[in-house]
Amino acid sequence: MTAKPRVWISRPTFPDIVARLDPYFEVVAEPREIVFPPAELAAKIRDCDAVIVGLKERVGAAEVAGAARLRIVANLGVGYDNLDLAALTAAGIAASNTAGALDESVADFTWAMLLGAARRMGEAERWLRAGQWQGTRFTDWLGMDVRGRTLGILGMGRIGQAVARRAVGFGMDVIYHNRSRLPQALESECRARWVDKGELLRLSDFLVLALPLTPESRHAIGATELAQMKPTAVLANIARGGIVDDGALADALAQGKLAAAALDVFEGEPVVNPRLLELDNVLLSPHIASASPDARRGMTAMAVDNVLALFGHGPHAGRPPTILNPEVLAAA
Ligand code: 8YV
Repeated sequence: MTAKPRVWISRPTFPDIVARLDPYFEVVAEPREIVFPPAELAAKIRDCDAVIVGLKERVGAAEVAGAARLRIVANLGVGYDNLDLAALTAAGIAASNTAGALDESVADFTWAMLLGAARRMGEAERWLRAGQWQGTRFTDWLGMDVRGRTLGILGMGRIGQAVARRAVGFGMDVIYHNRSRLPQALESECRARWVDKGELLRLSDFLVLALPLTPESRHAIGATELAQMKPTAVLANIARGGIVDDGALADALAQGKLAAAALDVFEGEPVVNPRLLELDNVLLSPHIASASPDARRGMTAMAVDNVLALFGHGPHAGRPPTILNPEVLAAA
């Protein structure tokens, strides 16, 4: 009897979902969250036919060089800046992400952050917990209303669109900037208008970043862009650290050039720029926008489905649903 192909899963996920691999694969799942140094990661991957990895695993040419049997790297995330897609493609290895599994959860969380920052919820809670509430004046704790304001979205993929759809209920005007315009039907559905990046920066009262991190989008929001924004504006980053220059953002917030920020992601996370930690007008969360059972279970199922499908099993047998480099499958 030939040995089953081996799948390595780099972190604890949901055993009941992963169990779907068991009939076909030998599954090795890490029982703890570990940040593997590159050489250790390469050693983990070496004898695998498939791997399911997350953001903290940076997988490129060096990591897969010794992995002669590896056919797929399934990423537990929609963003895949941790993968060197060109290197994987050159090595004939498929890569997949979890597009579609987390959009609604992330959009909900984005609104929680936007409203939380606008209404100063973090600051108010800290003040209350510190026992400072002896009464408030009628005119204290004024935040910002969203109704009638302009929501800008930079990056209008699935998550940006899900954020835009919710804005209708909040009575906002929605503008967006994306490399390519949405088809008109989708623009109407999202009630969103395409503008150039300069206009987006100048007109937005609330600006949501929902674009992937690429070499081109690194520091897409830096000192120059922040200077173009309204001093009353709120910036929310639920996309990736590195899209915002966190140092420049701390300057703008400290100098009153921007009213507030809501940040779920950071350059160099889990380390957060200490200057951001000191500012009251920043609402912070530890990269948890997709942390709901629906999203995280859905992401796990999608990674599992991609692996199953590539090996001819499961509901998508032969047609892995979210392959990032389909040319590899075409060549196989
Ligand atoms: C992470 C994310 O994958 O999907 C993405 O791109 O950033 C998140 O969903 C998640 O936090 C697990 O690390």
